[in-house]
Amino acid sequence: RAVDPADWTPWPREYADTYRAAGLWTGETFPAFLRDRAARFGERTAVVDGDLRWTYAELDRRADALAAGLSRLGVRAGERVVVHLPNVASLFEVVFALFRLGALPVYALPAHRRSELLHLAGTAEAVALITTDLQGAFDCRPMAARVRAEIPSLEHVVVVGEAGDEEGVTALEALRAEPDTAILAEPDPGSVAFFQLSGGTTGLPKLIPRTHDDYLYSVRASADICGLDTDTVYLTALPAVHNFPMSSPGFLGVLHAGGTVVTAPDPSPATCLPLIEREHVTHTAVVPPVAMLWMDAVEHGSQGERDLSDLRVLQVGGATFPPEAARRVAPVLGCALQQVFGMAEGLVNYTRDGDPDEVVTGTQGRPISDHDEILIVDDRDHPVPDGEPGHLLTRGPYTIRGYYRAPEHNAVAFTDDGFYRTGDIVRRHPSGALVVAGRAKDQINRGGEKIGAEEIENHLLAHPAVHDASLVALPDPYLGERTHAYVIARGEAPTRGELLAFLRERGLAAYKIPDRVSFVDAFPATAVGKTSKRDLRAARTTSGTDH
Ligand code: J2J
Repeated sequence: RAVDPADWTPWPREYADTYRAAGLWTGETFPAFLRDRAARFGERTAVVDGDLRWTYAELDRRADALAAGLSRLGVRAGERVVVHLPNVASLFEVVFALFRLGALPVYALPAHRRSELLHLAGTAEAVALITTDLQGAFDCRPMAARVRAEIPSLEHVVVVGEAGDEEGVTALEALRAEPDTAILAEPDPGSVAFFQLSGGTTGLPKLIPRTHDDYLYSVRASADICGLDTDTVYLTALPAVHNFPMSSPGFLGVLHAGGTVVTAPDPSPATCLPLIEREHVTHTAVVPPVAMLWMDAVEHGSQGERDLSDLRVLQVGGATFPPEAARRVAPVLGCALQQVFGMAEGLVNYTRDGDPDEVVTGTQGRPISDHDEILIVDDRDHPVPDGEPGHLLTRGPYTIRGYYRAPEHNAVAFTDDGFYRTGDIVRRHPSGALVVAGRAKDQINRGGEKIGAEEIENHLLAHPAVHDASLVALPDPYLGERTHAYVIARGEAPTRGELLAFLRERGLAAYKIPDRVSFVDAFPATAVGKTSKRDLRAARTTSGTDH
């Protein structure tokens, strides 16, 4: 049941040796991480969730008690557990409890639904799914029970909140048990610690295996770059399980430095601006549309007069932040902007404190590490002239060498010498920083939420009245991009409403439901006979029946 070494790609020996010798990979592991920080920062506040406040010592105790409970339930070292939790304090105890046991979290986004959970649990052969009772009006329990019924390996569903009366669902609260040192794992720091989910391009999103060594290096280095310390108060405005708020420097960077993590249930200005004021938040991370909403709210005073004077840094990343918007951050919010260009596969770039304004507002920063190798190449993998746009390839101490159980995809997503093909088109700014100039992957970036076109096209193709489907990006002033589905009907076309209801019924995350649907007779074709998405985008407004 443990992670099979054949299912993932470790770094070649000589690279691992180099990263260790350079002091980047220190051998620190996740279970030891929390133990150590609890010893150093014991009575400091680690987590704030509404009125609830946990010290580092308390988080540590809770992780032990929950690890004991999960062990009693039957979860073992090496097994995978899908974590489907919103920003609640329990997320942190759950994650560290799993680490204590040596079990591997598989992070689902809170917005994910049956379709994504089935894929994650199935690919990881997870033994448990940990979710919440309700997400607003949506009851996660029947969905979780259904996933459990469909995935043979999935034995347990654990719920933060009320268990309800679905069979096989256990309340997290009922699990806590007497801590038991016999169950504590001491994982190999070079082994896989957890899985993140890729944005997806072809097929279904891939699982990203991250090790203790590589991830904790990126966390420590990020916390350093961002100047975190025990006075840092960090607001998790985005879903905390996303790589950005988890590690860039994210809640892990804050726990590394002895600061305080404040959870926000959602990123709206109505939720976050009062929290920033009340909890004296110093740092937070958002995607571009959220930054724009916050700036608009402050300019229009829609959340009243909020004292945001403790806020020192607003990190913006996940999607292109237009320079005009970037220039408004400091004057409107009274804090510094930091642009962050990262990916769950590894490489993270930051603009730095002290960078000239034009670098902070006009670039996406430079890599964390001197050991991050960056290539900017043409379609034949030859380096482009300096300053010209090209494909970004990268290799380094915290960038994966392969996705989990995806040999065919790995053959195209990585070069023979282990560079990851990010699918991003970048150019180098004279300062040395990278500027994201476009994208060469079949993915839509909807305000930071990534949508693999093929995944949605396949769902559309499952409809009996759909002959063919193609999903392309539709420019949007607020989200950057929205999704536009072009559909060729088989026989009588379904209505747009029917088609979208069909997708919802298939259990897709709401952000993946196409924003716009057009029925067309044919797709423009490229010379090789494949659908030309470029032409589809150009034809956007000139043909077809829009709905
Ligand atoms: C343009 N595109 C960006 C940016 C990511 C920190 C920050 C973000 C992510 C993330 C992350 C961008 N400008 N500033 O994991 O640790 C697009 C690129 C990239 C893809 C990765 C982190 N920042 N992007 O967004 O895995 O296309 O990670 O390849 O979700 O988002 O998406 P994801």
